[in-house]
Amino acid sequence: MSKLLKRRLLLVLILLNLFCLLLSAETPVSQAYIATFNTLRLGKGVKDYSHLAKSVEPFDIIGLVEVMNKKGVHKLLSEIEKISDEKWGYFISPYPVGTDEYKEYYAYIYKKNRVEFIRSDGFYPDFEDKFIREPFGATFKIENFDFTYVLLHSIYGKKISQRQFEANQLIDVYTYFQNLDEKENDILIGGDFNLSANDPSFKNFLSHEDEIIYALDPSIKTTIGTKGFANSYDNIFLSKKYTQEFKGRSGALDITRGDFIKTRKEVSDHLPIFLIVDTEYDDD
Ligand SMILES: [Ca+2]
Ligand SMILES: [Ca+2]
Ligand SMILES: [Ca+2]
Repeated sequence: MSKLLKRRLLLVLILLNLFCLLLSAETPVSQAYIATFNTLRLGKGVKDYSHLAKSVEPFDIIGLVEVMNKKGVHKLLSEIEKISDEKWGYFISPYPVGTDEYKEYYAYIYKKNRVEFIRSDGFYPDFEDKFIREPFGATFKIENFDFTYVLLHSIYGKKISQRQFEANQLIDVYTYFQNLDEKENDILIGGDFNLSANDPSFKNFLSHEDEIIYALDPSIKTTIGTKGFANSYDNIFLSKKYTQEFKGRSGALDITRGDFIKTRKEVSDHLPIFLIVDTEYDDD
């Protein structure tokens, strides 16, 4: 082969590669990033809202726990809109839950042109007072994928058995939200469980006939200690039977920039965690 021919062939190959790249950039697979984040007393104390905003901006929807007041959510949103190309929407639980001394709201923030707020599903009716902070649910739609997103910030308590007691009730929480709507079967339960998903107390929940799984591998640590990542407390549970839109992709976003102490103090002692779903079709 002559040198000239080789060069021409190479040029054709490069152009072909460029064309393929352009094609893949123009036809992305429809997918969404669904996250949850314990924001460490959002609205109270000193916070670096700019760092906080950058920590959640990459996701399409974020379920927030440990929200102390509505002002904190509004402050976070105005900071996000400074750095984001998108308009953001939000929904805050109608009232905070907890004890007489300490209460928290649940909140959702989301990219308005990606995520449609369908309805509030309210708090889990915790008649026997099994949860210190009753789980809360709301239904959203991203392209064709609609789902009920339940949030929970479990008790920390004095004893691990208190957390395990709440984890043991998750099966009833799932059943309650699953039975609310016979057409909607994508029930995601996310938040801070104060336990690793491989704790034995999740066993009955994980053996539900709807094939409940956790999205994030418990070997991934999601809390920030003073010297490094500490515990795997945050996760999102879902039904493998109904939510096949989830293909196993999930993660935790490292927001520490290597400075654990500063991040704990000014942002949160947790990482945002997320899963990715295909949004082109809904299988239920
Ligand atoms: Ca659905
Ligand atoms: Ca259902
Ligand atoms: Ca589904």
